[in-house]
Amino acid sequence: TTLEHELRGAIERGELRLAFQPVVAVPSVRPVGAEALLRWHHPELGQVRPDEFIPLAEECGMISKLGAWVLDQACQQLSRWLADGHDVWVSVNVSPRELHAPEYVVQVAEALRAHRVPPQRLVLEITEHVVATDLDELIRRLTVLRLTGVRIALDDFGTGYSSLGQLRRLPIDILKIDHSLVSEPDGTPGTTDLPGRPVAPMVDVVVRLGHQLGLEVIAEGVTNPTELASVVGAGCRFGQGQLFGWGVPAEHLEAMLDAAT
Ligand code: G
Ligand code: G
Ligand code: G
Ligand code: MN
Ligand code: NA
Repeated sequence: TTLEHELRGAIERGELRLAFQPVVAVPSVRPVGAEALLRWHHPELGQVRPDEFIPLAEECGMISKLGAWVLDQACQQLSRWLADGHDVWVSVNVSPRELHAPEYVVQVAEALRAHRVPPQRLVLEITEHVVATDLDELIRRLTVLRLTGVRIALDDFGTGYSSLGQLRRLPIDILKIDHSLVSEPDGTPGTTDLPGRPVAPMVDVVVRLGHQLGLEVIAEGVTNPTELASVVGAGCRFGQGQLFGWGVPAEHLEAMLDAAT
């Protein structure tokens, strides 16, 4: 396709950027981390959404190249923030195809080495959806990645693919509660949200589960003070979402870090 053709040249033409979405400690709302989110600005097509071009990159065998670029850029930015004295971590999203590529662990180690990043400052986000695949193989992959010293986050948790038995076996460090368990339905007519039950009990139980498994827990999709109160009430220590900010250019996140110190 033509989009595929355009994507092949996007790195060389400098059309890719990373946006950084703050992860904050709650209730202090102090920024402590950032999730790197890939952005593609095409000169004619404008912004192309990652949910469009990431699956395309996976299909056409480009994900490894894109992922290596993301790792390198994220580590470069992270090393600058650390050099400036900020106590911060950066996470990157890892697609299932990347995770299963033999060269991935080498790319991670290389990005850490090239930018002299302490490995525990880098977090790899694995979507809960990969748990549906071969569990033993996934455990082996994550175990090897963790030997580099990076931390692993299970992303989108609660969207339905992993059982509690599987969760217990996964070598991970962080649980990211999916926004669908954190954001209250906005009640706008025409949205697809079912009226349903309040989100607070869901947040409570997932936070307790995570902590009892020895994991850090991050609540995603915090959009208003009521949801923040539920998250804090559940004992959750970290939040992310619209209330604290969308993904922003590195300089903007840096300003937030500066303001907090
Ligand atoms: O902000 P948002 O539209 O960026 O993200 C849409 C989806 O794209 C999310 O599921 C997110 O995890 C994914 N995504 C964003 N950046 C990357 C990336 O660098 N690599 C991969 N594999 N997925 C990403
Ligand atoms: O799948 P993953 O969790 O990596 O995707 C992150 C996606 O969630 C990005 O598209 C990001 O822009 C989006 N996002 C960030 N904060 C919020 C929020 O408060 N509400 C919703 N609905 N989406 C959010
Ligand atoms: O910040 P800006 O004025 O560009 O945001 C316009 C609207 O677009 C916001 O109210 C928000 O709903 C949405 N938005 C902004 N950034 C993101 C993003 O990174 N991911 C998603 N999913 N939506 C965003
Ligand atoms: Mn993520
Ligand atoms: Na998520």
